[in-house]
Amino acid sequence: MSPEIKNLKKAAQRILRAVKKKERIVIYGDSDLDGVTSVIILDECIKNLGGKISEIYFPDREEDGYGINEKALFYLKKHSPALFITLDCGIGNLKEIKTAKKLGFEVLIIDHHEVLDKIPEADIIVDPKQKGDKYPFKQFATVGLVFKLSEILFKNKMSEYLRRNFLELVAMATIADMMPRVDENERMIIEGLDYLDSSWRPGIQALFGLEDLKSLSLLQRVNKVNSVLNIRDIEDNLPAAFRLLTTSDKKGAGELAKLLLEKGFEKKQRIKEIILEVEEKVFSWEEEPIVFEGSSDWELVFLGVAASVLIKKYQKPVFLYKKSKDESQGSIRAPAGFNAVEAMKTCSDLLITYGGHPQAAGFRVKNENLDKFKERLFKYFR
Ligand SMILES: [Mn+2]
Repeated sequence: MSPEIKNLKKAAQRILRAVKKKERIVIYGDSDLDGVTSVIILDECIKNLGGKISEIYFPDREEDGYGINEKALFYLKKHSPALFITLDCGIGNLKEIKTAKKLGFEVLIIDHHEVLDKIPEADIIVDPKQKGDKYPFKQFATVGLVFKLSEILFKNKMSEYLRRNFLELVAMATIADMMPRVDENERMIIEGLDYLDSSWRPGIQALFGLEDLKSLSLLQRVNKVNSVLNIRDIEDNLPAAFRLLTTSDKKGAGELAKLLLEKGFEKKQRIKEIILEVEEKVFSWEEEPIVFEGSSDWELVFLGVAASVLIKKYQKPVFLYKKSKDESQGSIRAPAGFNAVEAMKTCSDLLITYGGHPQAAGFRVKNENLDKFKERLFKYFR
């Protein structure tokens, strides 16, 4: 028998039991496209199996930062005891998962980020990068893992209709998360892209029907749509991508797609400004091994994109952070060959949380530790 993704079956069995016994279920998902589509697939699975979700929660990255936060946990406490499922929220929230358990939640983590020195004390963890996972392919986006979970949930008797609905989302989010197009990812992407043109989702119809996209190739259109779906626009605590990809209202979908496209132009402008400010701040592009800059005026949600542009230009790791009153939160992008997560492991005593992928990661740090953190990173990358 070929090896399986560690704990995936266990996770499926636990969810099926919760559905059967009508237990309360809370889904806590990251608000990027990988997180959002993971939530949509799991939600639609559970509904189709006859279960019900008590609440879907997405942290607002600008306000709450990345991952699980305690404020959200206390807000969600009203559902406890419940099965608490986190999707694409990382695997670094040791303290917060402890709090969740104390509040009476049973915690199931499904994630694909790099595993740090310690893993949280969750009841079940699915992450192909964890110790003891013998599944040969490790490069899934979270949405790919959730799709594989859905196949087990339906005991391989998923309707063709659902399968198509899920795979179109898997294809879009695997591309958005920049997971390598190889092996199982490539197979899911090829099949999923094929379904996009005949999608029943009004949101997908509206996005791919936008006038601005008409002259583009399929892959260019997907990339454009993905960037539109990444725009921060929250209503009733739900990110635009979730609202747009789940709505059955055709007219509303068209309007929201247009609004997001416009917001995208403004975002582009703002990112350009931030990049210029970074370039002014850097003391010496030649001598400094990395870029490490921050400001209280920058929007955290734009820093990842700004950093991506800067690494292309300068070919060195870029750490950008938004400074708040006591803490700062940052986004990192690193060129191939560098590893941002390994670098931060050597500074973990200075950080509140950190995590991500070698080429794209994030951190939270007390302002009083910013200088030390920077110093140690300079040493590490020299
Ligand atoms: Mn992801």
